[in-house]
Amino acid sequence: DAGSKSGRGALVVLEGLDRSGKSSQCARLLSYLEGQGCRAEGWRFPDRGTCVGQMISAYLANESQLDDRTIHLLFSANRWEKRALMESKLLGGTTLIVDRYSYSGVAFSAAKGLDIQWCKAPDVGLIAPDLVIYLDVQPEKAAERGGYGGERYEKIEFQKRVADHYHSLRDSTWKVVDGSLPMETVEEHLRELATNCIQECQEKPLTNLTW
Ligand code: NYM
Ligand code: MG
Repeated sequence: DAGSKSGRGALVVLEGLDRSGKSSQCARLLSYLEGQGCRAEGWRFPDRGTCVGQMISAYLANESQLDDRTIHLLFSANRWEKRALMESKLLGGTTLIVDRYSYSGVAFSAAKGLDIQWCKAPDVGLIAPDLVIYLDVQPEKAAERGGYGGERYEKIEFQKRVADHYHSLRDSTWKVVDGSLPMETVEEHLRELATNCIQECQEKPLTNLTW
């Protein structure tokens, strides 16, 4: 069962455009797993609770201006500062459901025109996810969902470029779920994907992100 005591936890990442439904689905998945007796935590990046995270948050709110490469490296640093804790949680048997990770880092920065290889480089050596679930929603549809929150990047033309870059990042750990399906249907897909992943990776060693 998903709540087995032995073995490590799984690193499950949800990715997608702004307003793709990631945060709601992360919360639903987490409470499902907890209800199954699985040890799991919900994480998100950026983690706005750290000093670096506060700089990122101010930038996203347009309260500060930062050079494109500088903010890119801050997003990466925000993941690095959580790496040790992430590793100990996973090795201790806790599954992490993470709302955004390195793929957001690359897709959003590359959408500004930064070189993709340059964008990937600082995240090499972070823990590699066991599963990346991409919630696929057309940028136009996402924009219809109550509009954006007024943060930087929340513009339809920009989100279209982000979607193209996400597309080019897909690899064998990715599962694409149609995020325009009814919420309950999406939730059902996520439960199955996560449960299988948690079972399969219990005895597998953690690996590092190499792209
Ligand atoms: N974002 C997120 C990046 O540009 N780079 C990153 O590395 C990460 C993790 O931050 N528009 C962007 C994507 C979002 C914004 O994320 C804030 P959220 O999930 O809305 O808090
Ligand atoms: Mg947002």
